[in-house]
Amino acid sequence: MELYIGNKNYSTWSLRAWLMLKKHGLNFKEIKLTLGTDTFYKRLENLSPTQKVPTLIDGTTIVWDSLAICEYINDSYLSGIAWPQCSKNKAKARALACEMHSGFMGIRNELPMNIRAKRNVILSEQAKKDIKRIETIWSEQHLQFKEQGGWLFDQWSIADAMFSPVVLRFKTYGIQINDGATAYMTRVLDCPSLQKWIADSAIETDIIEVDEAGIDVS
Ligand SMILES: N[C@@H](CCC(=O)N[C@@H](CS)C(=O)NCC(=O)O)C(=O)O
Repeated sequence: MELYIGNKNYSTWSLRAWLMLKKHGLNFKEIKLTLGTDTFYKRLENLSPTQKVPTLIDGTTIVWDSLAICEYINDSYLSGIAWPQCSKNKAKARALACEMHSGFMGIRNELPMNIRAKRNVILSEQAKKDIKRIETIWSEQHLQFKEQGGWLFDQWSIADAMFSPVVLRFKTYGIQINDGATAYMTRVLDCPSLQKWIADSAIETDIIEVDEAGIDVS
């Protein structure tokens, strides 16, 4: 399998798909392209109909969306273990993953992932509302499942993959959240696969200006 990804410092959608493969110890070749460059679009031209990352190539199968990649890996390689097994929890995990995949535009617009940085930003009402909602999700799920590993459900799931980049965003911008949500953040940050991604991002040197938000506090 080949997974095309963007810069590790900035590419949130890439991180979600990469984490899904890495966390489950699957064998894949990662191909990193610098976002927004001619090479980026040229390399993806004949591979991905959207010319975006992540794009997964598995033999003749091409999957060009983060959530679809997670679903494909779960079905093809993991016998479905990457969603909770109980149907009620599975429905909720899917709803949360979709909520992330299609929403939280305040956070996505105002707090771009920039793992290397430490920044202050002035938040809009929409971003504050998004943060409140995420705090509720993380703290409620953490309270319910903290004895079973501290993930959003009884084991690491695609829902955790979807929210991991938000943890990194909150860290960069010093977003204050309640104790339960902070405990979930700590759980995510302790994950060795995520640590590997963070270490890789630290040695990247490309600057994507559009993702450099806020005032430096480091
Ligand atoms: N819905 C897609 C979004 C993918 C996406 O927007 N990827 C960004 C990088 S994080 C990208 O490839 N941007 C390049 C561009 O839009 O030109 C997914 O979930 O994978």
